[in-house]
Amino acid sequence: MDPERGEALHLPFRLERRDDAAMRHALAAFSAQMCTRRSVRHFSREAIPLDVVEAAIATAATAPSGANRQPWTFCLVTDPALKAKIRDAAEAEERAFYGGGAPARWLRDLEPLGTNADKPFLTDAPALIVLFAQRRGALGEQHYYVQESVGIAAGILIAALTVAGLATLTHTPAPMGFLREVLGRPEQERAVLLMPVGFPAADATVPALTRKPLEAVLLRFAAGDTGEGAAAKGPALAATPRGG
Ligand code: IYR
Repeated sequence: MDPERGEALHLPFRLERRDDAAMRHALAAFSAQMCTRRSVRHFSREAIPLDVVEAAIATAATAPSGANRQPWTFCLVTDPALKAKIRDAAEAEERAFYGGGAPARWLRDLEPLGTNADKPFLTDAPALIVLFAQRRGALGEQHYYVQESVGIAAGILIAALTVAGLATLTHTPAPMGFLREVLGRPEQERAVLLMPVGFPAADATVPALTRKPLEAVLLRFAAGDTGEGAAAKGPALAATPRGG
């Protein structure tokens, strides 16, 4: 036993070695699918294969987490009565938010998205995934980097659903405390995301948004680089994204 590696059993780890072309090919296919991803707010009521959703959740649960505590709970809700209850409670919170609870600037910033307090997607979508973060374990175990861990798991879940051909939305009715109550989750769990999952409605639309170009989000720090790297430009300047 290598004392530097603690007491845990360690196993050999090998990655299949791909040549550069195989790497590019695999990533290009994934990237092309991810580029098609949009936050969808208009869902078809058509059924979806739930085994696919469960496989996406299993994929999300491969995420790295602080001290491998895996501090997440995924609630998969397909019961129409429960979806209706969640929609009612979410819309009550959202009416307060849009009706003056939110700062004016926030509401102005949301205008391009065209969102409002009506959330029909919560009953139209055949499934809802409610993602909870566990502040502590069921027996009070310490959890670490909970927000980060759960955020990474959510990202993998979105990617998995996208690759499978399903649409979703990272909905965050504020506040989300009602979800713990409705789903009977324990006090140490906090709802992080409410995600409808399904096919987009035939007449679904999405706001005309653009993604920042790579050059606005990537700063290169190659050896000997005196060009675009932030060290050359000064951190504040270089970190300022332009365009959009
Ligand atoms: N939770 C509200 C408001 C909302 C907030 C942000 I930040 C968004 O990016 C989108 C919506 C809602 O879901 O309508």
